[in-house]
Amino acid sequence: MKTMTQMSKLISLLLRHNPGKLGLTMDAHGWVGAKELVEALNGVQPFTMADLEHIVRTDNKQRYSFNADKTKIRANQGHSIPVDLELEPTTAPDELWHGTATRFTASIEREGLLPRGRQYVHLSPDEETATKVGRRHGKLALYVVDCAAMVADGYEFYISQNGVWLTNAVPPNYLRRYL
Ligand code: HQG
Repeated sequence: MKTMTQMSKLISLLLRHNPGKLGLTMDAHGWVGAKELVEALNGVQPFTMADLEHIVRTDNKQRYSFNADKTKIRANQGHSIPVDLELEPTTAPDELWHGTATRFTASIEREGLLPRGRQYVHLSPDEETATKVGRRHGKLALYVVDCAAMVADGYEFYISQNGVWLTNAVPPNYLRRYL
């Protein structure tokens, strides 16, 4: 029997990377039918709409959103498949943070931050959040991103429904190693 956390990880996989794994279809905006998702998960183990609502409500990073009438659900960020989340370019703070692992720093300082497997580069609003993100990958390295200079040079930033800053790429000249 999977725990609720394991079910949430499965939901992340389905809504960010591979809806087809359980035969689901996703629209161009990243939405999957909520009933269809519940039915697919119920095929793994007993799972109800109330379970899905509980996961969405209590998720520690607010990773998922329902549409207004709760007929559809999507991930707020983190996709590897291209989806149009209908995010408007948003005024970024002068600086944002990026947490990563020391084994990536040589490459990052050469190429800048690239989205790698995902649709966007993910940036954090503060040092604490970036620290958590970076530690997932190994020995922590932190960068401060000079968003003010990037905005002046025409780069665009977006903020996801759950407060993660997104941009297409960050060239190395806008990065300052902090740790
Ligand atoms: C690194 C989590 C070498 C980058 C978090 C990162 C976030 C490079 C890794 C969300 C590079 C990609 C995303 C380059 C970037 N050379 N390495 N040129 N450019 N990298 O997991 O930002 O818990 O795809 O530094 O909270 O760590 O999943 O991105 O280390 O919001 O919901 O390539 O995932 O949310 O790793 O995390 P990821 P991320 P969840």
